[in-house]
Amino acid sequence: MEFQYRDPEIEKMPREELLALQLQKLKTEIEIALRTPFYKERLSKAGIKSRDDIRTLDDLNRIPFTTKNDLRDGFPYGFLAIPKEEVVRLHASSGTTGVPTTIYFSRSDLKNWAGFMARCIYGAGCNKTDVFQNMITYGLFTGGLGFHQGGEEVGMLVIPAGAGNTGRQFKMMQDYGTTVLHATPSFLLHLETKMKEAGVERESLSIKRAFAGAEPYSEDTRKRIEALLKVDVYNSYGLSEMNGPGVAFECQCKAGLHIWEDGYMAEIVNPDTLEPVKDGETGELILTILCREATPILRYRTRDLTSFYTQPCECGRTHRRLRRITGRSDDMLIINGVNVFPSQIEEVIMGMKEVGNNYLIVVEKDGALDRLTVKTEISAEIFMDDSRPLNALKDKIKETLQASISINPRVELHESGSLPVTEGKAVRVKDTRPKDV
Ligand code: DLL
Repeated sequence: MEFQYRDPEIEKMPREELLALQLQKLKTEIEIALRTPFYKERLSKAGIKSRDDIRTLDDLNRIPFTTKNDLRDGFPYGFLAIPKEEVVRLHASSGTTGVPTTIYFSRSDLKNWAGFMARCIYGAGCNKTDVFQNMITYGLFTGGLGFHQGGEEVGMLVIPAGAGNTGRQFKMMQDYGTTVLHATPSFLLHLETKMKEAGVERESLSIKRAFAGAEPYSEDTRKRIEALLKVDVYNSYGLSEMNGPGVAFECQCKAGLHIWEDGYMAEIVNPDTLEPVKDGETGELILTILCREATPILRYRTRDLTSFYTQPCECGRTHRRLRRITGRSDDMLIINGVNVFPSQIEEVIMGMKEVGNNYLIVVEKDGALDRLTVKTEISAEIFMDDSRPLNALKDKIKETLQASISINPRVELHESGSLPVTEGKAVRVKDTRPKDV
């Protein structure tokens, strides 16, 4: 395979040089962080008063972790390191508590972010001849503008389509000859479900590639999208606190996500003890941004669960690869005492070809016990009025799930396209159990 690199000297930099570059950038980021009220106090308590207090990369361990709550407590300007008049944009994510996590960008921060995004997009095989339909939410969410700027930086023709409205999306694909898509994996599946309904022939479209991210999905889901839409799907990972998309991305080998280590320092720790896990083991990803002057964030607890590949990638990039994120340390469900991650359920059902493109996990109280119901759509090829294959499918899902998660779930089958679809990230779990106070 011919690989293409946007910044070959950095992407293939020998590891020793890359680590030396990280150390220089970390020192600078510490200097920046010391200008914020929050880190001035935090870092001084840890004995770090200037960039010179960081001598080796191991000194990272002396820096306390930063959590989402810290960012909320610092709202609105506690993490700002430059004068407000130097800030040119903000992005924010609203959480359940209502206090948004707000990230500010200087002009050079935006340029750096676009550079990382362009590196991802170009590395997945795109170039200036592509027409890129960006079918994700614009606005405060980073997915829209992040990919938009990256696409422009590569020189693609970018269509700021935004999320939703499948009919209009198909029309744009046909009118402008779209070759590359970006959406959440759940929206890509929804698009396929709606394609037949809209009477759109795949042959009338020129799409070749799709970027899918912003929410967890399994390898089976990737394969399903690739088979149904006949596109190459690339996984893309990021979070608002670290700019947004562009943190880690799959190259053409599609075997793990390269994390751009000249922009981000990555550690993986045990989420309970916060001690580093052994190389290759799963744990919580901790990120430190090395490329931002407006909002420095050090050792951020992402809550995302992943592990490093220990072998180098065939593409020749030296930046380490993360495994597909399987979920978050805080999305684990405890059902009658048994721990279950939604991703385990997705893995089982999306591997079955009789299952359709959408599903919902419902957890409720049934007397003193918890009850798990898995609602899945059936594939458009199966008829709802023929009960024999339906009952057989139900039993098959039940048995396979039970073998995988040790819980006997109720299974409900629904017609293709009938379960609710959200415009942003998919809501896969509805847990109606009363919360312990
Ligand atoms: O979702 C940024 C983004 C936009 C990434 C577009 C990729 C594409 P937040 O809204 O702050 O930012 O949500 C970040 O989403 O901590 C993960 O839990 C989850 N997430 C993002 N990408 C993936 C992925 C954007 N590829 C949170 N696989 C993260 C699994 C993902 N989870």
